[in-house]
Amino acid sequence: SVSLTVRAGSYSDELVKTAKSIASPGRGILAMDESNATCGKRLASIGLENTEANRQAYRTLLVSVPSLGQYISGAILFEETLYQSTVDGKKMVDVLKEQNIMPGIKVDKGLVPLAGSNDESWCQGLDGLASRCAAYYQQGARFAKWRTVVSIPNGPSALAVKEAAWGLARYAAISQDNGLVPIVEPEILLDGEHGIERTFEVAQKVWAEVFFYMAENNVMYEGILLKPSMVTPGAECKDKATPEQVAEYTLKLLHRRIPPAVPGIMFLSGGQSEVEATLNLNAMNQGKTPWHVSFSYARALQNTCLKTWGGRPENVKAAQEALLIRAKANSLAQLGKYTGEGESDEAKKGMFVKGYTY
Ligand code: 5MM
Repeated sequence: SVSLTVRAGSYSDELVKTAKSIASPGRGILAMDESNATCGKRLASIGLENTEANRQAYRTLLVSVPSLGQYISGAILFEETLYQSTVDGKKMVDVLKEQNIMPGIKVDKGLVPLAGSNDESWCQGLDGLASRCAAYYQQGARFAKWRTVVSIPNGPSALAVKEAAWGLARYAAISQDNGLVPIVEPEILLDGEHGIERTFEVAQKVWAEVFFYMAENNVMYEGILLKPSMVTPGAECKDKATPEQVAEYTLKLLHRRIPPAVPGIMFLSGGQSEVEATLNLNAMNQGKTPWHVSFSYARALQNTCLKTWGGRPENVKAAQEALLIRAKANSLAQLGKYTGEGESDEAKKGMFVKGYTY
């Protein structure tokens, strides 16, 4: 029989199983891996200080939403949360596992200026990555996430695209060697006045290189997940795109660039409003695709929830209900059955911030 895998790592079968279970019908990923600096910005927006106790209170609220596992198959954590307990002393990881939600871990070390480029960035984190991945596996993580960015107004330069692709490929190979399914996330930022065609062109270039280097690094495609940006016009473009147009361009990109061996495409929201991100996902799921097409949203799942909580214990239940509403809406969108009816004004607010850095 033909071997499923292109590399004989001891984790091969497990990686395939993990990726499949995350990419299961009607479910997607809750990205809650804000680094301390980003989490601080979120907490500041509701008037809270960026303390470990406040981060713990917020993450406790998120992981303990009743029935969350019905719609969420994986939760990406920041390192602090992977080792943290809830406010009532249970390991966050165990609370997730009880709901059949797989714990994941952000392993990149963030963005820094890329010397020699047009004011672009590169993503750090390869040094010591193998031993960190091994420790995270021991701690219960089963998948990893590495987010790098590509800017259209700043180029993107050939150097920046190559660096982003190479970094993602090395990270993916190292994660697989250590039993973690890598989520491959080259975010193409929304900034710019360009139209949807330009985003499409850049995305084709980026994904071609990502897969070229992943092949060179013997990454096993059956054991990865992708986290792309949807193909949309730049945030400052005067022409807006409908969900049907976003779906048409994005699916065209995926069909051209993503092998069917990849089990799941888990989109990021990138500053879209909660409703917009759900409508776009729904439009992409109106027909059959070779991959599971789903979500891995942070802002587009958490925004109303965070605002509803406002740091007040008496609002925890309502905030949890708000998260469940978004998770359910996106679950329906994964199945192509979301109607967009009855959404709140808060959920329709865009979250794009020009020149946004986490
Ligand atoms: C949750 O934010 C993630 C990590 O950000 P920082 O380390 O930079 O603080 C981020 O990678 C996120 O998972 C993705 O961008 C998707 O989030 P959105 O809000 O775009 O759906």
